[in-house]
Amino acid sequence: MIPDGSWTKTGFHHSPSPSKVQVLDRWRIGIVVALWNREITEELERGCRAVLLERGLREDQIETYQVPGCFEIPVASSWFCSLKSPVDAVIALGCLIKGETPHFDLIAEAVNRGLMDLSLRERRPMVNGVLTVLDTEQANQRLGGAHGHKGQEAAYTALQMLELRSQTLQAT
Ligand code: RBF
Repeated sequence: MIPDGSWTKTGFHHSPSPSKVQVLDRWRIGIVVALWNREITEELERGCRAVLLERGLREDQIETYQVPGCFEIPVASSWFCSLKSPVDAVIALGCLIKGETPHFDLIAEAVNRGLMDLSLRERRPMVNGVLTVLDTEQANQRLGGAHGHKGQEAAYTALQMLELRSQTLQAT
């Protein structure tokens, strides 16, 4: 059983009340995973999918696009939104390592901005699960170490946002 969250030195890593999330069988979630620093991003994806499935989504409700690096995440995310039946939320997973990426800040900023712009334009959640770390050790601490598991947390965030969206749609 994947825990809803846990206390660590740096706080509670979680999604608030994820067990209350009511998963709907019509929801579709797109995952965009960058292959740069693949060992890390594969684990992000594994943890993310595990939570989605554990919370009740079926395999056919989840689709994954692989992209070369984080810089390609926003455009692939936009393709998920222009499918005949668009996804309800996108989860972006990647790993930017500052020590190996001279233009680290530029890529991180571009991905952030790209996802936010897309989210507001498409009016659906684009969850930012891109690790921005100094080295691989820091990345590993975010894969189930001292800083929680960012792939799992990204999944919880998407589910919570979809639940909130369902509630707001009912209220209008
Ligand atoms: N992509 C990542 O997802 N993470 C990285 O740490 C990363 N470092 C890079 C370092 C250099 C010097 C270059 C040229 C690219 C890097 N990329 C990285 C790939 C980038 O996101 C993108 O895929 C390529 O620049 C092609 O548009």
